[in-house]
Amino acid sequence: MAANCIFCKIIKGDIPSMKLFESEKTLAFLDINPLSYGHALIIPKHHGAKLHEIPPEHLTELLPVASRIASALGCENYNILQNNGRLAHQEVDHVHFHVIPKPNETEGLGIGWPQQ
Ligand code: DGP
Repeated sequence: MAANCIFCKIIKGDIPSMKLFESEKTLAFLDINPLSYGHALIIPKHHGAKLHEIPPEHLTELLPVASRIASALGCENYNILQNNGRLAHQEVDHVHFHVIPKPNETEGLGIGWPQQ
């Protein structure tokens, strides 16, 4: 845990979040500034700013959870995004994967969120 890290505070429960999944090593929650309905973040509970700084055993659940969330959204079009460093547009220095749905007017979001 890092004292000044927003995502570590979310893990501890000091900052509220809309949780989608939680296990011993992994947390998923809705992005506070979504690019589309259902935009989710998946993070390792182990703190590290960049992907290569995280021990591999703390990375194993991240893509399976991203896959499960994408499936639960019921959306056929989505991006998985993971930024490292300011030049790569990373704002929060705690590793995270984005799941960003790209719904169109004929696709449903299986979780019942409104259409865009
Ligand atoms: P990135 O640019 O890849 O570092 O994206 C960081 C994302 O984190 C951005 O989409 C907004 C989100 N975010 C920042 N602060 C909070 C917060 O306090 N709660 C939640 N749920 N998301 C946050």
